[in-house]
Amino acid sequence: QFSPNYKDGRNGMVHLFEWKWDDIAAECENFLGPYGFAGLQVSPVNENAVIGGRPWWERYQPISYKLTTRSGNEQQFASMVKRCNAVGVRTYVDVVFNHMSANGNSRGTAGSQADPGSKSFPAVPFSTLDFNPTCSITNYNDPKNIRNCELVGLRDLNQGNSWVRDKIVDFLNHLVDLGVAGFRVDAAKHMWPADLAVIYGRVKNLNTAHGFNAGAKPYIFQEVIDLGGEAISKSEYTGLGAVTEFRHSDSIGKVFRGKDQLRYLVNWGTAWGFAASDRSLVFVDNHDNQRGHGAGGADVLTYKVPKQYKMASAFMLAHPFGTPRVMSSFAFSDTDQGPPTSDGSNIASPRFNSDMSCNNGWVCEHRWRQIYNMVGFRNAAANAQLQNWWDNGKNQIAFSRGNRAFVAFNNDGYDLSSSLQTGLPAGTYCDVISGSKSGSSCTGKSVVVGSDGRANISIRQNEQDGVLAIHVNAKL
Ligand code: QV4
Ligand code: CA
Repeated sequence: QFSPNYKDGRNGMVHLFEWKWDDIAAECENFLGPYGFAGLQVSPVNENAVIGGRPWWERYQPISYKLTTRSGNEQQFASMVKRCNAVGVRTYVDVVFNHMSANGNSRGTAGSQADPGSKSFPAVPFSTLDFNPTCSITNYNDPKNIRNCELVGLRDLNQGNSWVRDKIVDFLNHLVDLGVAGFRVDAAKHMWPADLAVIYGRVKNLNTAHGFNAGAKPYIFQEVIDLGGEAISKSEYTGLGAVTEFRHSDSIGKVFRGKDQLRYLVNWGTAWGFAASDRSLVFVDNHDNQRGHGAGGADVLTYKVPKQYKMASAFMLAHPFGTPRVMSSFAFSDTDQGPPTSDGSNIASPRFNSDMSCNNGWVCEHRWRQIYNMVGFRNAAANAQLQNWWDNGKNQIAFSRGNRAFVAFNNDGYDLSSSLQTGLPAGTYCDVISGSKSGSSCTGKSVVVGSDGRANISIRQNEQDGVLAIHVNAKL
């Protein structure tokens, strides 16, 4: 449960927030597969409450474990997973089993009816016996309150109950049968680690018919927001799987917003209070904190501040620490606003511009050249160590990944222009930030590395991007 089960030679996952299954299947074949992405996180797959105005967060209010949502039905989901696996892209499902829907939210996306007021969810079925007694989460210094009471009124399941465990395990095993590679466990902080250990322990090994190794376990990354100062810490969960490392999101935001100097990134990793590398699912922003939900909001970078966002994303993807996840958003102004629709209720498909970027309401950060080319950088760097660290004592830094890849950043208010050790073999390389390698030329800047590994690196303060990145797969 600690390995993402990526195919060899691939790295980097993307959260295709609120995308439809048919659109994701096509995206795997047309884009994610060809550009080297290793995996994707989907929005919750199981039946959720239909809520007026169709906010994005209705998907976090389960009605049953039937696989019908606004993203599609079970057959469409199964076909998507299969098509994505066929092109080397693994699927991770956002599973919500801390709770069911809140009072008043009774009709499901698969047509099921529930009565959350009396804790009755017949389509599972769950009844009042399967839930914790009603109380509200009010005290983050009290583990019992956090785990046995309701998060914003969401009916709180008792994972200590054997029927509840059975239903959750059946749900997870059904997804494993369909070929998924792992799970994001929603609201893990609100469940007892001992209960989770039992549930995870009963989940099947991955389905070898989908190309997984015999004995491979699902990758589990648990949503535990631990920015310090609360009773529950992520270390209670890192023995069970990875955790979503919110300190990474918070710290990288502060650094690239200029609240911390780039030179301090020299010891990026556990020295910053992060969980161990193989237990850290890392990200610049997630679907909550990009819109002020959850915790750690103020300094989070999003698509709305593109220059800093691309720099932070490039750093995350260039650095060997953690398992990085790229956020792929829809454009929003209101924090409750759901995905773009064709008619107020059916989710609209993304459309694509000639430069591969999205329109029709979708932001698709994963289709920004500066981001997908850094996934290519991460694949080229493979397991090479971080070497050749350089900084100017302030906000200009550079490092290599062994002799495979090299990256430089300029977040100072003046130009970077220096002869730096790249670690790379002599030759001419295309900068994959300002452009790409196209046949025998570069569409952006090129960098000439001498026989001593050094190159003149220039990033002007007024350039569109404050990053330059080269690697062995972008050599002329
Ligand atoms: C309202 C009132 C409550 C009242 C309740 C019932 O505010 O006081 O008790 O009605 O009458 C939505 C609304 C919220 C509403 C609730 C119930 O925003 O106002 O309560 O529904 O109808 C997402 C959203 C929430 C949303 C929830 C359910 O962020 O706003 O609540 O979905 O639809 C903590 C946790 C962490 C959590 C984070 C947001 O430790 O686990 O808060 N993050 C995850 C997901 C997140 C999701 C949930 C958990 C819940 O990433 O997206 O919340 O599944 O930090
Ligand atoms: Ca709980």
